[in-house]
Amino acid sequence: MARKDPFAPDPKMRFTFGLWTVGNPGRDPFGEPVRDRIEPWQIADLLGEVGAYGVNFHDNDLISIDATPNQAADIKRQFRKALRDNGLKVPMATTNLFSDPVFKDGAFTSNDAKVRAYAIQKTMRGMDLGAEFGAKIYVFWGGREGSESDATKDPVESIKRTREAMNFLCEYSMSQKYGYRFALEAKPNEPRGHIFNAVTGNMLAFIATLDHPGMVGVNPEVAHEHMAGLNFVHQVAAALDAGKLFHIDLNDQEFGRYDQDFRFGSVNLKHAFFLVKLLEDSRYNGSRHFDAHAYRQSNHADVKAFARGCMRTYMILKEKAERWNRDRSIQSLVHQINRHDRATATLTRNFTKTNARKLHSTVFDRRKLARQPLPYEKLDQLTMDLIMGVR
Ligand code: GCO
Ligand code: MN
Ligand code: MN
Repeated sequence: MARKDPFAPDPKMRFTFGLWTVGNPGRDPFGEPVRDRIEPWQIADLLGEVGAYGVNFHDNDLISIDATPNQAADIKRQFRKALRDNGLKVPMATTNLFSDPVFKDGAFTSNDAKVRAYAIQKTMRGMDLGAEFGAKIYVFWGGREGSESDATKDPVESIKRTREAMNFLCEYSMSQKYGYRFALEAKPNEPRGHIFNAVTGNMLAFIATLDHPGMVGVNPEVAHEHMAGLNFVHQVAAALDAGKLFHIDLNDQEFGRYDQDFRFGSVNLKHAFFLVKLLEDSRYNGSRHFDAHAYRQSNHADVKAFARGCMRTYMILKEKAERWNRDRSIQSLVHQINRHDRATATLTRNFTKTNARKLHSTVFDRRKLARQPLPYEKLDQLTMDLIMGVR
């Protein structure tokens, strides 16, 4: 009997893909689609076949913006059947507020009050649709919420307009009893020259200014922070520390390039390793969503290889992270570099007048402290050996 594949997708990992990811036809700014468009129910079949846990959608990935009510009902019926046949969940839904020409200058931040109101209405309807399929996370990605020239839009006013929309929609979710948690996704640019709230850190600060901050968190994406040259693991750590990691978009990306949306782990293996380790060590239990697409050269068979690859790389890195945590040499170095001193730690844990007085008069041997060994080269090479598979 064949041995069970230890890296097969584990349903506990909640691996999800968007209809727009495996359904991506390979269009780019310079070229036409290279793959035939496949229907939402066919995408559900594909995801069932590769072993995904769920599928997410934008309102218009499922139902085109011009569909009649009858067409919408047919599509929903077909899709619901495909979900059932393939045992797939819909954990997240979102709104397309970027494709239609009406959003050419933004949605919630448009300079036109009617466009702003239409964007909020479209989101309410998107939330209704997501709720019909059981989604509990609602993502907001403001691809067009930005500018090319600061002559055209007031950046402070734009943040206020976004806040107004978020406050309105939080109330809508509560009044409908949808139980949504909102996840805000930052991106520094593309398709706009500059996008407001450019990185996850901005989003975290913005959330604190909302009327219902408790129901709003973030959806950080690897590619987006790498476009900005940031350490994604640190952005995710900030979100975790704030209790705000509601969702995550996994993919990969060369630093500083356009949004490449490559297969998870295919570019920066070391960053991917520490990301998986962080998510697993912190017992993150939301969806692990792959917001990526196959190379433009791929046909539909190769798209399956792409989807399987995203999940397989995650599973392999998860196993490596567990191994790192129980590797004796690595752990003894980790122990060595973290010099604990209970008395000193107690002194600085809380401010009291006594602690302050004691600390003020403590004598530190600065030279001796500076000489303490930090064998980081050794530790990092052991890590590299482990990642490269010789340890
Ligand atoms: C992008 C974004 C989108 C969003 C999606 C869900 O760069 O195009 O990452 O794929 O994640 O719109 O909100
Ligand atoms: Mn993206
Ligand atoms: Mn994304």
